[in-house]
Amino acid sequence: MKDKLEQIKEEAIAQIQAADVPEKLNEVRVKFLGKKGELTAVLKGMKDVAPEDRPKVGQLVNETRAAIENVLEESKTMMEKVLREAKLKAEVIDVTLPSKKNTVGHRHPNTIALEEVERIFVGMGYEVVEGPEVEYDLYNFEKLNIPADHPAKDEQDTFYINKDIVLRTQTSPVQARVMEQGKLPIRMIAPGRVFRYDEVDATHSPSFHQIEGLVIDKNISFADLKGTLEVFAKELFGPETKTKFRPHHFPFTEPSAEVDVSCFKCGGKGCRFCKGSGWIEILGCGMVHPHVLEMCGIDPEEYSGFAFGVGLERIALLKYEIDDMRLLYENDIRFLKQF
Ligand code: 2U9
Repeated sequence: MKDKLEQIKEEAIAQIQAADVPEKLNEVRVKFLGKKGELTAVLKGMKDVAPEDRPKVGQLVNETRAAIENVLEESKTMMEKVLREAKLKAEVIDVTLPSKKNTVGHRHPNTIALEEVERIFVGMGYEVVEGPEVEYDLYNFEKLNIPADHPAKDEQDTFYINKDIVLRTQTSPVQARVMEQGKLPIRMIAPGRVFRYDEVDATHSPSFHQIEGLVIDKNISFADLKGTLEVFAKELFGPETKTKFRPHHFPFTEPSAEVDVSCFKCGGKGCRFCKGSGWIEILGCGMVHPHVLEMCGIDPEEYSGFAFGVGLERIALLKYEIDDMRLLYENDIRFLKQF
């Protein structure tokens, strides 16, 4: 038995020394020490050994296993060292090569303007809500009190998917959907992309962005609307900014107004920027029409509210003094990296 074990050990060590890659070492381990290995076979044959010899034979088997494991471990360590050194030699890093330039991107002027507007309204307790760009006619027009014969509904002005579905022309349907959910009060802004059948020029694009706002609660008045938009204008264009509310008409609000801010370039004296008037138009607003409240499931006897809408591109163009809207869509890095 002793000779047999000695023979196994010598054979294992010979095969370990002949191995040139770690996989071969593993094969040797399985062949000699594995479940079906030669050493395990010896252990299984213990039943044929006289009981009084078994402890001695067991000890011999263990010593043989330990010896083989030792040599295996040493060879493995040595082999890994050699492989590591070869790899290090092969992967020499040339520290004199110029490094890859890591260019950091820029936020788009639209994004900067949007985040600024969101910051102001979130600071006043508003929620930011988004909705689908492909909308039902019902939400885009009907629930907003825009009748079938309104010019906005013309195929010349709106992109129709079919007779019931459009590319939204405003973000108001997001508010109509929130109103329908019936959780009151509401204090929200709805920013997003809108679509209109327009030719591209310096001030028009078939796809642009709006931010609309909506507040619905008990006892909301035009005074709340004025106060809110005054705060907004001062935050956005500076604390000296004055606001002017001019009567206007929108189907979804009554009364309605357009809002001008005093020119932040000349302070209202009149300059090239404000075309000599001292005022710049920035948004539209009004008290939500009682019929709109009703169609969206809110009782106009109990609740009232105000809404406003502002073009995001208009804000970006004004704030960064860009004179052509097309620059915002061309993705020219030389333009974008200025902001
Ligand atoms: C609901 C009820 C009323 C949203 C409003 C405006 C006035 C407005 C324009 C600004 C420039 C669109 O981007 S623009 O061309 N918007 O003047 N928008 S009030 O009124 C709403 C919205 C939702 C349920």
